[in-house]
Amino acid sequence: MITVWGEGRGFRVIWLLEEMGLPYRLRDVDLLKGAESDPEFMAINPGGFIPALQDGDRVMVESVAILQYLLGRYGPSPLAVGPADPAYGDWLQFLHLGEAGLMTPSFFSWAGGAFGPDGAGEDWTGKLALEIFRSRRRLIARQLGQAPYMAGETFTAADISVGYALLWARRQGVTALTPAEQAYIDHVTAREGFDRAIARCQHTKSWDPPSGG
Ligand SMILES: N[C@@H](CCC(=O)N[C@@H](CS)C(=O)NCC(=O)O)C(=O)O
Repeated sequence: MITVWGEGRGFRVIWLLEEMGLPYRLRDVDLLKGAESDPEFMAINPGGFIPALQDGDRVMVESVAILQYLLGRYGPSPLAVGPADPAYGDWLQFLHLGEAGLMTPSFFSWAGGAFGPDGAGEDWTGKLALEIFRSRRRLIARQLGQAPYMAGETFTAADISVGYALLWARRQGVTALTPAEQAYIDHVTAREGFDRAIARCQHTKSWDPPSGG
């Protein structure tokens, strides 16, 4: 049985598992209490961050690596694009850009204001993180100008990676998203797999409706 430890970016993993129809268990991890107060979790991930995946004896962290692992281990799946497909490069690029280019800088641009001392949200590092988030989104804008999805004409795991990052940024009010990004979020979240994932994820469920309405 697959166990997903923690929601947060673990929502990406749950979304993929629901899309693939794989059975799993979601084990809550309360980061607000402090991961150190959860020895069972610290034994799984001594780094104390979520999500983590447990699949038999295998334990993994990094949400996007987990998506790739599940697709490789339990595929074939239409959510993955193979090396022989012309869209392979776009697929891999956006799969990783969703975390490295979008989620990471947007989190750090927001975290200073949310958790830091007065003025931390406006410091040099926070502004740089926001600028990086802005610049990477130009690649999303270009892609959406030519195709409905990150890898072209069909929904894939790259849309789970990017879609989650944009949904999170919208939820936290990191910055104003463009109409094309808003429409993209609405499009990729209008899926039964997304609805099933939301129904399992109590923290993500408490966010604004995906439509932003
Ligand atoms: N790149 C990692 C980021 C993991 C991460 O930063 N997770 C957050 C919650 S979504 C967390 O656990 N933060 C607390 C910490 O890093 O100590 C991934 O995609 O899984």
